[in-house]
Amino acid sequence: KLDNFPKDFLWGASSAAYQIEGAANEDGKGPSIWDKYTHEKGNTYKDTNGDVAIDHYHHYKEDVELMAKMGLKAYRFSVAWSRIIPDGKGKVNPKGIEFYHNLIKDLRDHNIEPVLTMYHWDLPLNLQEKYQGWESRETIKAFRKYAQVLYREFGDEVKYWVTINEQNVFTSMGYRWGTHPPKKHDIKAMFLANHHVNIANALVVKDFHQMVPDGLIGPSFGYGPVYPKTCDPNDVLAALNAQDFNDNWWLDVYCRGKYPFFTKKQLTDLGIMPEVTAEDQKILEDPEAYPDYLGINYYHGGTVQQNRLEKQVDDQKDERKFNKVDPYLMQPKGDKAQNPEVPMFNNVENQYVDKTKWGWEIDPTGMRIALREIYEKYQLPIMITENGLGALDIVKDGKINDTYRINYLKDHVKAMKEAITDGVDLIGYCAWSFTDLLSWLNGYSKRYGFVYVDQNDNENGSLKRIPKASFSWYKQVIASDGND
Ligand code: BGP
Repeated sequence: KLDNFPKDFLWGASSAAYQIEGAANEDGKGPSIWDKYTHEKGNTYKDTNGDVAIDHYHHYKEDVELMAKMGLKAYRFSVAWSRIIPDGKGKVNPKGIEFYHNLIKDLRDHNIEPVLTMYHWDLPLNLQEKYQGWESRETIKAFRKYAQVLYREFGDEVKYWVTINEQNVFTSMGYRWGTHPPKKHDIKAMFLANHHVNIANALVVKDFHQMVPDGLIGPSFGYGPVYPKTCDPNDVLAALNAQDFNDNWWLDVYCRGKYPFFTKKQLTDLGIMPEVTAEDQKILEDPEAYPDYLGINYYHGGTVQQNRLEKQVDDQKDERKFNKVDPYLMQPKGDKAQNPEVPMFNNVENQYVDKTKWGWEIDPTGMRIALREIYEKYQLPIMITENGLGALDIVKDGKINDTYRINYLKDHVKAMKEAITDGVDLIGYCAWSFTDLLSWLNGYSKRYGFVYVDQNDNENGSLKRIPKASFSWYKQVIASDGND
Protein backbone atom coordinates (compact mmCIF):
# COMPACT_ATOMS: atom_id res chain seq x y z
CA LYS A 1 0.00 0.00 0.00
CA LEU A 2 1.23 3.46 -0.86
CA ASP A 3 0.92 6.20 1.70
CA ASN A 4 -0.70 9.46 0.69
CA PHE A 5 1.39 12.53 0.23
CA PRO A 6 1.90 14.60 3.37
CA LYS A 7 -0.91 17.11 4.00
CA ASP A 8 1.44 20.09 3.66
CA PHE A 9 3.03 18.79 0.43
CA LEU A 10 3.73 21.71 -1.89
CA TRP A 11 1.85 20.91 -5.08
CA GLY A 12 3.20 23.52 -7.43
CA ALA A 13 4.22 24.59 -10.89
CA SER A 14 7.23 26.44 -12.26
CA SER A 15 8.34 29.15 -14.63
CA ALA A 16 11.35 31.38 -15.29
CA ALA A 17 11.49 35.12 -15.88
CA TYR A 18 12.89 35.22 -19.41
CA GLN A 19 10.53 32.49 -20.56
CA ILE A 20 7.33 34.24 -19.49
CA GLU A 21 7.68 37.90 -18.55
CA GLY A 22 8.19 39.77 -21.80
CA ALA A 23 8.37 43.54 -21.19
CA ALA A 24 12.01 43.15 -22.08
CA ASN A 25 12.74 46.87 -22.14
CA GLU A 26 10.07 48.20 -19.85
CA ASP A 27 10.14 49.99 -16.52
CA GLY A 28 13.89 50.31 -16.39
CA LYS A 29 14.83 46.67 -17.02
CA GLY A 30 18.36 46.28 -18.38
CA PRO A 31 19.27 43.77 -21.10
CA SER A 32 20.42 40.26 -20.20
CA ILE A 33 22.67 37.91 -22.13
CA TRP A 34 19.54 36.14 -23.37
CA ASP A 35 18.06 39.36 -24.78
CA LYS A 36 21.15 39.71 -26.90
CA TYR A 37 21.54 36.04 -27.80
CA THR A 38 17.98 35.60 -29.08
CA HIS A 39 18.35 38.67 -31.29
CA GLU A 40 21.35 37.26 -33.12
CA LYS A 41 20.28 35.30 -36.18
CA GLY A 42 20.36 31.53 -36.06
CA ASN A 43 20.75 31.04 -32.32
CA THR A 44 17.21 29.83 -31.59
CA TYR A 45 14.46 27.98 -33.43
CA LYS A 46 12.92 30.40 -35.95
CA ASP A 47 14.85 33.16 -34.17
CA THR A 48 12.21 33.36 -31.45
CA ASN A 49 12.88 35.63 -28.52
CA GLY A 50 11.42 36.62 -25.16
CA ASP A 51 10.65 40.27 -25.95
CA VAL A 52 6.97 39.60 -25.36
CA ALA A 53 7.00 35.92 -24.31
CA ILE A 54 3.57 35.32 -22.76
CA ASP A 55 3.59 38.87 -21.42
CA HIS A 56 3.26 37.68 -17.84
CA TYR A 57 4.60 41.06 -16.74
CA HIS A 58 1.26 42.56 -17.72
CA HIS A 59 -0.87 39.45 -17.23
CA TYR A 60 0.41 38.29 -13.86
CA LYS A 61 -2.90 38.91 -12.09
CA GLU A 62 -4.75 36.80 -14.61
CA ASP A 63 -2.11 34.07 -14.26
CA VAL A 64 -2.28 34.04 -10.46
CA GLU A 65 -6.07 33.94 -10.71
CA LEU A 66 -5.74 30.76 -12.77
CA MET A 67 -3.30 29.26 -10.26
CA ALA A 68 -5.81 29.92 -7.51
CA LYS A 69 -8.55 28.33 -9.58
CA MET A 70 -6.41 25.25 -9.88
CA GLY A 71 -5.79 25.16 -6.13
CA LEU A 72 -2.02 25.43 -6.61
CA LYS A 73 -0.14 25.39 -3.29
CA ALA A 74 3.20 26.69 -4.58
CA TYR A 75 4.49 28.65 -7.54
CA ARG A 76 8.13 28.72 -8.53
CA PHE A 77 9.23 31.75 -10.54
CA SER A 78 12.52 33.51 -11.09
CA VAL A 79 13.51 37.10 -10.62
CA ALA A 80 15.14 38.80 -13.61
CA TRP A 81 18.39 40.14 -12.16
CA SER A 82 18.50 42.94 -14.75
CA ARG A 83 15.02 44.08 -13.71
CA ILE A 84 16.30 44.58 -10.15
CA ILE A 85 19.76 45.89 -11.00
CA PRO A 86 19.76 46.86 -14.70
CA ASP A 87 23.54 46.79 -15.18
CA GLY A 88 24.03 43.90 -12.76
CA LYS A 89 26.06 45.70 -10.14
CA GLY A 90 24.99 49.35 -9.79
CA LYS A 91 21.74 51.08 -8.96
CA VAL A 92 18.61 49.23 -7.90
CA ASN A 93 15.53 49.75 -10.09
CA PRO A 94 12.49 50.43 -7.84
CA LYS A 95 10.04 49.48 -10.59
CA GLY A 96 11.55 46.02 -10.78
CA ILE A 97 11.31 45.57 -7.02
CA GLU A 98 7.70 46.74 -7.16
CA PHE A 99 6.75 44.15 -9.78
CA TYR A 100 7.91 41.22 -7.66
CA HIS A 101 6.36 42.66 -4.49
CA ASN A 102 3.06 42.81 -6.34
CA LEU A 103 3.41 39.30 -7.69
CA ILE A 104 4.35 37.85 -4.29
CA LYS A 105 1.53 39.70 -2.55
CA ASP A 106 -0.93 38.41 -5.09
CA LEU A 107 0.31 34.84 -4.60
CA ARG A 108 0.09 35.17 -0.82
CA ASP A 109 -3.42 36.66 -1.04
CA HIS A 110 -4.40 33.45 -2.86
CA ASN A 111 -2.60 31.18 -0.37
CA ILE A 112 0.04 30.19 -2.88
CA GLU A 113 3.54 29.71 -1.48
CA PRO A 114 6.09 31.61 -3.58
CA VAL A 115 9.29 29.71 -4.44
CA LEU A 116 11.77 32.32 -5.62
CA THR A 117 14.67 31.48 -7.94
CA MET A 118 17.40 34.11 -7.93
CA TYR A 119 19.19 33.05 -11.10
CA HIS A 120 17.58 31.30 -14.02
CA TRP A 121 20.30 32.06 -16.59
CA ASP A 122 19.49 35.68 -17.54
CA LEU A 123 22.76 37.30 -16.51
CA PRO A 124 22.76 41.10 -16.92
CA LEU A 125 24.45 41.79 -20.25
CA ASN A 126 26.75 44.42 -18.79
CA LEU A 127 28.42 41.81 -16.57
CA GLN A 128 29.12 39.63 -19.59
CA GLU A 129 30.38 42.41 -21.84
CA LYS A 130 32.44 44.32 -19.31
CA TYR A 131 33.70 41.55 -17.04
CA GLN A 132 33.35 38.28 -19.01
CA GLY A 133 30.43 37.13 -16.91
CA TRP A 134 30.99 34.09 -14.73
CA GLU A 135 34.58 33.78 -15.91
CA SER A 136 35.32 36.73 -13.67
CA ARG A 137 35.18 37.05 -9.91
CA GLU A 138 33.51 40.45 -10.40
CA THR A 139 30.32 38.53 -11.17
CA ILE A 140 30.55 36.73 -7.83
CA LYS A 141 30.61 40.11 -6.09
CA ALA A 142 27.73 41.39 -8.20
CA PHE A 143 25.62 38.31 -7.53
CA ARG A 144 26.20 38.62 -3.81
CA LYS A 145 25.05 42.23 -3.87
CA TYR A 146 21.97 41.32 -5.92
CA ALA A 147 21.13 38.46 -3.52
CA GLN A 148 21.37 40.80 -0.54
CA VAL A 149 18.96 43.22 -2.20
CA LEU A 150 16.52 40.33 -2.68
CA TYR A 151 16.89 39.14 0.93
CA ARG A 152 16.24 42.64 2.26
CA GLU A 153 13.25 43.20 -0.01
CA PHE A 154 11.61 39.78 0.00
CA GLY A 155 13.08 37.97 3.01
CA ASP A 156 9.92 38.53 5.07
CA GLU A 157 7.57 37.48 2.28
CA VAL A 158 9.22 34.39 0.81
CA LYS A 159 10.17 31.23 2.68
CA TYR A 160 11.48 28.97 -0.13
CA TRP A 161 14.43 30.22 -2.15
CA VAL A 162 16.41 28.75 -5.02
CA THR A 163 19.89 30.15 -5.65
CA ILE A 164 20.90 28.91 -9.09
CA ASN A 165 18.91 26.99 -11.69
CA GLU A 166 20.65 24.03 -13.32
CA GLN A 167 24.23 25.16 -12.98
CA ASN A 168 25.29 22.00 -14.82
CA VAL A 169 23.14 22.89 -17.82
CA PHE A 170 23.92 26.57 -18.28
CA THR A 171 27.67 26.19 -17.79
CA SER A 172 27.87 23.23 -20.20
CA MET A 173 25.59 24.74 -22.84
CA GLY A 174 27.09 28.21 -22.56
CA TYR A 175 30.79 27.41 -22.39
CA ARG A 176 31.28 23.87 -23.67
CA TRP A 177 28.70 23.27 -26.38
CA GLY A 178 28.14 26.88 -27.39
CA THR A 179 24.37 26.55 -27.61
CA HIS A 180 23.55 29.12 -24.91
CA PRO A 181 25.17 32.49 -24.31
CA PRO A 182 28.06 33.28 -24.14
CA LYS A 183 28.27 30.70 -26.95
CA LYS A 184 31.74 29.39 -26.22
CA HIS A 185 33.45 26.12 -27.08
CA ASP A 186 35.99 26.18 -24.30
CA ILE A 187 35.81 23.50 -21.65
CA LYS A 188 38.48 25.17 -19.55
CA ALA A 189 36.38 28.33 -19.41
CA MET A 190 33.41 26.19 -18.50
CA PHE A 191 35.08 24.73 -15.43
CA LEU A 192 36.39 28.12 -14.39
CA ALA A 193 32.98 29.79 -14.74
CA ASN A 194 31.44 26.86 -12.94
CA HIS A 195 33.87 27.22 -10.03
CA HIS A 196 32.95 30.88 -9.72
CA VAL A 197 29.26 30.02 -9.68
CA ASN A 198 30.01 27.57 -6.86
CA ILE A 199 31.70 30.31 -4.84
CA ALA A 200 28.82 32.70 -5.54
CA ASN A 201 26.31 30.05 -4.51
CA ALA A 202 28.11 29.30 -1.23
CA LEU A 203 28.46 32.98 -0.33
CA VAL A 204 24.81 33.81 -0.91
CA VAL A 205 23.61 30.74 0.99
CA LYS A 206 25.70 31.84 3.95
CA ASP A 207 24.38 35.42 3.71
CA PHE A 208 20.86 34.04 3.52
CA HIS A 209 21.26 32.10 6.74
CA GLN A 210 22.23 35.33 8.46
CA MET A 211 19.69 37.62 6.80
CA VAL A 212 16.66 35.33 6.41
CA PRO A 213 16.95 32.94 9.35
CA ASP A 214 13.42 31.58 8.96
CA GLY A 215 13.72 30.81 5.25
CA LEU A 216 14.99 27.77 3.40
CA ILE A 217 17.43 27.90 0.52
CA GLY A 218 19.04 25.53 -1.95
CA PRO A 219 20.05 25.21 -5.61
CA SER A 220 17.88 23.62 -8.33
CA PHE A 221 19.97 20.96 -9.93
CA GLY A 222 19.22 19.09 -13.15
CA TYR A 223 19.69 15.48 -12.09
CA GLY A 224 19.37 12.21 -13.93
CA PRO A 225 20.45 8.76 -12.75
CA VAL A 226 23.09 7.04 -14.88
CA TYR A 227 22.57 3.48 -16.08
CA PRO A 228 25.30 1.17 -17.39
CA LYS A 229 24.43 -0.24 -20.83
CA THR A 230 25.27 -3.80 -19.76
CA CYS A 231 26.55 -5.60 -16.68
CA ASP A 232 30.00 -5.69 -18.24
CA PRO A 233 31.99 -4.36 -15.26
CA ASN A 234 33.62 -1.87 -17.62
CA ASP A 235 30.22 -0.37 -18.42
CA VAL A 236 29.40 -0.28 -14.71
CA LEU A 237 32.65 1.57 -14.13
CA ALA A 238 31.77 3.97 -16.95
CA ALA A 239 28.43 4.65 -15.24
CA LEU A 240 30.26 5.44 -12.02
CA ASN A 241 32.49 7.82 -13.94
CA ALA A 242 29.51 9.47 -15.58
CA GLN A 243 27.73 9.93 -12.30
CA ASP A 244 30.80 11.59 -10.89
CA PHE A 245 31.19 13.84 -13.92
CA ASN A 246 27.48 14.68 -14.42
CA ASP A 247 26.10 14.83 -10.90
CA ASN A 248 28.56 14.56 -8.01
CA TRP A 249 30.68 17.27 -9.59
CA TRP A 250 27.99 19.72 -8.55
CA LEU A 251 26.06 18.16 -5.70
CA ASP A 252 29.15 17.25 -3.67
CA VAL A 253 30.29 20.85 -3.81
CA TYR A 254 26.90 22.22 -2.76
CA CYS A 255 26.45 19.78 0.11
CA ARG A 256 29.98 18.87 1.20
CA GLY A 257 32.09 21.75 -0.05
CA LYS A 258 34.39 19.39 -1.98
CA TYR A 259 34.93 18.45 -5.60
CA PRO A 260 34.78 14.66 -5.98
CA PHE A 261 38.27 13.20 -6.16
CA PHE A 262 38.00 11.14 -9.34
CA THR A 263 36.78 13.80 -11.76
CA LYS A 264 39.06 16.32 -10.09
CA LYS A 265 42.00 14.10 -10.92
CA GLN A 266 40.83 13.70 -14.54
CA LEU A 267 40.51 17.45 -14.98
CA THR A 268 43.84 18.08 -13.30
CA ASP A 269 45.55 15.58 -15.62
CA LEU A 270 44.00 17.32 -18.62
CA GLY A 271 45.10 20.73 -17.32
CA ILE A 272 41.55 22.07 -17.13
CA MET A 273 40.92 21.99 -13.38
CA PRO A 274 40.39 25.57 -12.21
CA GLU A 275 42.49 26.89 -9.38
CA VAL A 276 40.80 26.45 -6.03
CA THR A 277 42.44 28.80 -3.55
CA ALA A 278 42.59 28.13 0.18
CA GLU A 279 40.10 30.96 0.63
CA ASP A 280 37.75 29.36 -1.94
CA GLN A 281 37.97 26.03 -0.14
CA LYS A 282 37.10 27.71 3.14
CA ILE A 283 34.05 29.37 1.59
CA LEU A 284 32.83 26.13 0.02
CA GLU A 285 33.36 24.04 3.14
CA ASP A 286 31.62 26.39 5.55
CA PRO A 287 28.58 24.47 6.88
CA GLU A 288 26.67 27.77 6.89
CA ALA A 289 27.02 27.70 3.10
CA TYR A 290 25.33 24.30 2.75
CA PRO A 291 21.76 24.21 1.43
CA ASP A 292 18.69 23.56 3.61
CA TYR A 293 17.02 21.50 0.92
CA LEU A 294 17.77 20.43 -2.64
CA GLY A 295 15.71 21.51 -5.60
CA ILE A 296 15.85 18.80 -8.25
CA ASN A 297 14.80 19.25 -11.87
CA TYR A 298 14.05 15.82 -13.21
CA TYR A 299 13.40 15.10 -16.86
CA HIS A 300 15.34 11.93 -17.67
CA GLY A 301 18.38 9.84 -16.88
CA GLY A 302 21.23 8.71 -19.09
CA THR A 303 22.86 5.47 -20.19
CA VAL A 304 26.54 4.95 -20.81
CA GLN A 305 29.07 2.37 -21.81
CA GLN A 306 32.84 2.24 -21.54
CA ASN A 307 34.61 4.54 -23.92
CA ARG A 308 34.64 2.59 -27.17
CA LEU A 309 36.84 5.12 -28.90
CA GLU A 310 39.70 4.29 -26.60
CA LYS A 311 38.96 0.61 -27.02
CA GLN A 312 38.84 0.77 -30.81
CA VAL A 313 42.17 2.48 -30.91
CA ASP A 314 43.48 -0.16 -28.56
CA ASP A 315 42.16 -2.90 -30.80
CA GLN A 316 43.88 -1.45 -33.80
CA LYS A 317 47.13 -1.23 -31.86
CA ASP A 318 47.29 2.29 -33.09
CA GLU A 319 49.53 3.60 -30.32
CA ARG A 320 46.41 5.20 -28.89
CA LYS A 321 46.81 8.11 -31.25
CA PHE A 322 43.37 9.22 -30.39
CA ASN A 323 44.39 10.06 -26.88
CA LYS A 324 46.76 12.66 -28.19
CA VAL A 325 43.80 14.62 -29.42
CA ASP A 326 42.31 15.64 -26.16
CA PRO A 327 38.80 14.21 -26.33
CA TYR A 328 37.58 16.69 -23.75
CA LEU A 329 38.42 19.52 -26.05
CA MET A 330 36.69 18.15 -29.13
CA GLN A 331 33.90 20.36 -30.26
CA PRO A 332 31.19 18.14 -31.63
CA LYS A 333 28.32 19.72 -33.51
CA GLY A 334 24.73 18.66 -34.09
CA ASP A 335 23.90 15.17 -32.93
CA LYS A 336 27.35 14.60 -31.62
CA ALA A 337 26.92 17.48 -29.21
CA GLN A 338 24.16 15.48 -27.58
CA ASN A 339 26.29 12.40 -27.49
CA PRO A 340 29.77 13.57 -26.69
CA GLU A 341 32.72 11.26 -26.64
CA VAL A 342 34.63 11.74 -23.43
CA PRO A 343 37.33 9.39 -22.20
CA MET A 344 35.48 8.39 -19.04
CA PHE A 345 32.30 7.13 -20.73
CA ASN A 346 30.20 7.22 -23.90
CA ASN A 347 26.53 8.17 -23.88
CA VAL A 348 24.28 5.60 -25.56
CA GLU A 349 20.55 5.11 -26.08
CA ASN A 350 18.38 3.32 -23.59
CA GLN A 351 16.21 0.81 -25.42
CA TYR A 352 13.91 0.24 -22.45
CA VAL A 353 12.27 3.67 -22.33
CA ASP A 354 10.12 5.71 -24.71
CA LYS A 355 11.09 9.14 -25.94
CA THR A 356 9.37 12.45 -26.57
CA LYS A 357 9.36 14.06 -30.02
CA TRP A 358 12.50 15.89 -28.99
CA GLY A 359 14.24 12.67 -28.01
CA TRP A 360 13.96 13.15 -24.25
CA GLU A 361 13.59 9.80 -22.49
CA ILE A 362 10.39 9.22 -20.54
CA ASP A 363 11.45 7.44 -17.39
CA PRO A 364 9.35 7.84 -14.24
CA THR A 365 11.18 5.02 -12.45
CA GLY A 366 14.32 7.07 -13.01
CA MET A 367 12.74 9.75 -10.87
CA ARG A 368 12.29 7.32 -7.99
CA ILE A 369 15.89 6.17 -8.45
CA ALA A 370 17.09 9.78 -8.54
CA LEU A 371 15.23 10.66 -5.37
CA ARG A 372 16.57 7.63 -3.55
CA GLU A 373 20.16 8.24 -4.67
CA ILE A 374 20.14 11.89 -3.72
CA TYR A 375 18.40 11.44 -0.39
CA GLU A 376 20.65 8.54 0.58
CA LYS A 377 23.74 10.56 -0.22
CA TYR A 378 22.95 14.01 1.08
CA GLN A 379 20.17 13.46 3.64
CA LEU A 380 18.41 16.71 2.82
CA PRO A 381 14.73 17.37 2.11
CA ILE A 382 14.10 17.46 -1.63
CA MET A 383 11.71 19.50 -3.72
CA ILE A 384 11.16 18.56 -7.35
CA THR A 385 11.48 22.03 -8.87
CA GLU A 386 10.86 20.94 -12.47
CA ASN A 387 9.40 17.95 -14.30
CA GLY A 388 7.14 17.89 -17.31
CA LEU A 389 6.48 16.93 -20.90
CA GLY A 390 7.21 19.13 -23.90
CA ALA A 391 4.68 18.51 -26.68
CA LEU A 392 3.09 20.06 -29.75
CA ASP A 393 -0.37 20.71 -28.33
CA ILE A 394 -3.31 21.08 -30.71
CA VAL A 395 -6.39 23.20 -30.09
CA LYS A 396 -9.57 21.49 -31.25
CA ASP A 397 -12.96 23.14 -30.76
CA GLY A 398 -11.31 25.53 -28.35
CA LYS A 399 -9.98 22.67 -26.18
CA ILE A 400 -6.61 21.03 -25.62
CA ASN A 401 -6.96 17.39 -24.78
CA ASP A 402 -3.40 16.65 -23.61
CA THR A 403 -3.91 13.10 -22.32
CA TYR A 404 -0.26 12.31 -23.16
CA ARG A 405 0.79 14.98 -20.64
CA ILE A 406 -1.64 13.67 -18.05
CA ASN A 407 -0.21 10.17 -18.50
CA TYR A 408 3.34 11.45 -18.21
CA LEU A 409 2.63 13.44 -15.06
CA LYS A 410 0.52 10.68 -13.52
CA ASP A 411 3.43 8.24 -13.83
CA HIS A 412 5.78 10.72 -12.22
CA VAL A 413 3.39 11.47 -9.38
CA LYS A 414 3.22 7.73 -8.78
CA ALA A 415 7.03 7.53 -8.77
CA MET A 416 7.16 10.30 -6.16
CA LYS A 417 4.58 8.51 -4.07
CA GLU A 418 6.72 5.39 -4.18
CA ALA A 419 9.83 7.36 -3.25
CA ILE A 420 8.01 8.85 -0.27
CA THR A 421 6.91 5.37 0.75
CA ASP A 422 10.55 4.30 0.39
CA GLY A 423 11.39 6.95 2.99
CA VAL A 424 12.56 9.95 0.94
CA ASP A 425 11.82 13.33 2.53
CA LEU A 426 10.09 14.93 -0.46
CA ILE A 427 8.48 18.27 0.35
CA GLY A 428 7.05 19.44 -2.95
CA TYR A 429 6.59 19.08 -6.67
CA CYS A 430 6.67 22.00 -9.07
CA ALA A 431 5.70 20.73 -12.50
CA TRP A 432 7.23 22.46 -15.49
CA SER A 433 5.33 24.58 -16.35
CA PHE A 434 2.24 26.46 -15.21
CA THR A 435 1.53 28.25 -18.50
CA ASP A 436 3.05 27.56 -21.88
CA LEU A 437 6.20 29.60 -22.27
CA LEU A 438 9.30 30.15 -24.34
CA SER A 439 11.44 27.05 -24.67
CA TRP A 440 15.01 28.43 -24.70
CA LEU A 441 16.01 26.94 -28.02
CA ASN A 442 12.72 25.55 -29.34
CA GLY A 443 10.59 28.64 -29.52
CA TYR A 444 6.93 28.54 -28.55
CA SER A 445 5.89 25.31 -30.24
CA LYS A 446 7.36 22.97 -27.63
CA ARG A 447 4.74 23.42 -24.92
CA TYR A 448 4.82 22.28 -21.30
CA GLY A 449 2.01 24.21 -19.61
CA PHE A 450 -1.22 23.30 -17.85
CA VAL A 451 -2.49 26.48 -19.46
CA TYR A 452 -2.31 26.95 -23.20
CA VAL A 453 -1.22 30.37 -24.40
CA ASP A 454 -2.25 31.41 -27.89
CA GLN A 455 1.17 32.40 -29.07
CA ASN A 456 0.83 32.46 -32.82
CA ASP A 457 4.55 32.89 -33.22
CA ASN A 458 5.23 35.37 -30.53
CA GLU A 459 4.29 38.90 -31.48
CA ASN A 460 0.88 38.54 -33.08
CA GLY A 461 -0.91 36.02 -30.89
CA SER A 462 -3.80 37.05 -28.69
CA LEU A 463 -1.94 35.58 -25.69
CA LYS A 464 -5.27 34.22 -24.59
CA ARG A 465 -4.96 31.67 -21.77
CA ILE A 466 -6.88 28.39 -22.15
CA PRO A 467 -6.67 25.73 -19.42
CA LYS A 468 -5.84 22.32 -20.92
CA ALA A 469 -7.29 18.95 -19.86
CA SER A 470 -4.17 18.50 -17.69
CA PHE A 471 -5.24 21.61 -15.74
CA SER A 472 -8.41 19.88 -14.47
CA TRP A 473 -6.51 16.66 -13.84
CA TYR A 474 -3.83 18.40 -11.71
CA LYS A 475 -6.51 20.33 -9.85
CA GLN A 476 -8.02 17.00 -8.86
CA VAL A 477 -4.62 15.60 -7.84
CA ILE A 478 -4.06 18.58 -5.56
CA ALA A 479 -7.53 18.45 -4.07
CA SER A 480 -7.16 14.76 -3.27
CA ASP A 481 -3.59 14.94 -1.89
CA GLY A 482 -2.12 13.02 -4.76
CA ASN A 483 -4.90 10.63 -5.62
CA ASP A 484 -6.61 11.32 -8.88
C1 BGP B 1 15.22 23.08 -17.97
C2 BGP B 1 15.17 24.57 -17.70
C3 BGP B 1 13.83 25.18 -17.95
C4 BGP B 1 13.09 24.63 -19.14
C5 BGP B 1 13.17 23.10 -19.22
C6 BGP B 1 12.61 22.54 -20.51
O1 BGP B 1 16.53 22.70 -18.27
O2 BGP B 1 15.53 24.83 -16.37
O3 BGP B 1 13.99 26.56 -17.98
O4 BGP B 1 13.42 25.27 -20.29
O5 BGP B 1 14.49 22.64 -19.08
O6 BGP B 1 13.57 22.68 -21.51
P1 BGP B 1 13.23 22.91 -23.03
O7 BGP B 1 12.44 24.15 -23.10
O8 BGP B 1 14.55 23.02 -23.70
O9 BGP B 1 12.47 21.71 -23.49
